[in-house]
Amino acid sequence: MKKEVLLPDIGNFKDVDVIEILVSIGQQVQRDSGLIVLESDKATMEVPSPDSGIVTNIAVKVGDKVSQGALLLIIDVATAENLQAPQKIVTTNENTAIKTATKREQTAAIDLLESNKSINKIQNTTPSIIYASPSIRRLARELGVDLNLVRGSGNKGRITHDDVRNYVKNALTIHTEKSPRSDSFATKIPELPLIDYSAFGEIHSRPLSRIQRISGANLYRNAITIPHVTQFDDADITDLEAFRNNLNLKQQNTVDTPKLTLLPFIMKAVVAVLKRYPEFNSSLDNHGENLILKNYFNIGIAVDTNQGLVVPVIKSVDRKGIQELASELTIISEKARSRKLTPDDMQGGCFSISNLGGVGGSYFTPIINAPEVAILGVSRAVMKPIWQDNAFIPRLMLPLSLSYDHRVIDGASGARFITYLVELLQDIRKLLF
Ligand code: CAO
Repeated sequence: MKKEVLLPDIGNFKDVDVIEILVSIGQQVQRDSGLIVLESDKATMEVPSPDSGIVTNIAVKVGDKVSQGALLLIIDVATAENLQAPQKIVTTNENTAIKTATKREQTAAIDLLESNKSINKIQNTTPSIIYASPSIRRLARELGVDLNLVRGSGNKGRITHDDVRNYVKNALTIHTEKSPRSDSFATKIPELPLIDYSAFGEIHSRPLSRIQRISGANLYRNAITIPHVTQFDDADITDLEAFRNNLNLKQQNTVDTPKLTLLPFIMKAVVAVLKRYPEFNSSLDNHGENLILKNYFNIGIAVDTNQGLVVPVIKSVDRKGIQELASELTIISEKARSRKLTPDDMQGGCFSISNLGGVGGSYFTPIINAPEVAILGVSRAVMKPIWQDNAFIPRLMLPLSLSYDHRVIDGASGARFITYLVELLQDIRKLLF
């Protein structure tokens, strides 16, 4: 008897992503075994099979969005004898998972997948059903672990987080031992010890948002693969602020002419500096042997959203005026916060700016947004006593933090870049030259 499997009530979620199909057509499934995995911004959910039977049709694919009542698949509800030999529950997306794992984990995971494939071929084993919760499946996916090969130490062979972690730990040990450079620091990233935080007090766990997970993997990659140097300086923006406030007083705030913040002025000044020092407007090629220099000036702007950090790109900043940039900034940050950015909004960046001035704090060390080679951190401007003409005078000083890729840019160039930027911000009229 054919039976449609519809998405049951999953709470207040709508249009939830299908991130994994755990079964294939013709596969036998048992009641309560996982069929598909859904992921909202807040959680990963596994939809269990309402009956035992054979999958005859799969109505969704990875990437689809589904809501309550959506047809997921059709099962031919089978008799008990048909289900004597449980089939393997296929863990899909191994390669996607590898992409999000760390470099060291990736290499180990790729080795593991290769060896797993040959083990399965040689031994022709019949894998058994996997008992693992959605969070464990997600962890396994992120680390590229095939759960068929993990021995569950929990109740009735259920796989625990520790089982997955121990499996990866063993794989890494084997991988490190195999590596000819196993004695070098480059291959050793010390692991964090596994800590039971609940032993010290009450805790609760909250999953990272999708944006945090994606940007986290990129930030980690950029932090460990790029030799960063961060150069600090202060720009005297007293006159620039007077000019900006004056402009704001004279204009009506509309969508086309929003209030001017400091950022568009900084963007224009940065472009002028990039033109003078073109190696900052470049990317290393994939072999790390050539610099690709760009004749366009697209600036990524870090935007803080309640889902995490995103960096939309404002294109052709060199060809736009302050007002136009202010308007684009307003639009793009609004799009970022309402999660409407398109892939086009996010690509083609040459150099990024992260302005935390609206929030507070002084200098910080921004992480380069690869394949770009530099990023400017801007902090909150503060009044400081500055020694000038034999006296201390109050000036509004803007803290700047320039991180650059030391493979491409040397220390002297870093200092020249920030010095010229300070000079331009101090006297914005110099942008005319
Ligand atoms: N010093 C002093 N004041 C500053 C300033 C600075 N460096 N930068 C902004 N301000 C002021 C603005 O002028 C504005 O003041 P008024 O309302 O009095 O005019 C106020 O702070 C708010 O500005 P804003 O932050 O809304 O606007 P912005 O154009 O400066 O920045 C945006 C826009 C989208 C970049 C910003 O809202 C944002 O999201 N910043 C966070 C970026 C971030 O998270 N970086 C960290 C990345 S690493 O995790």
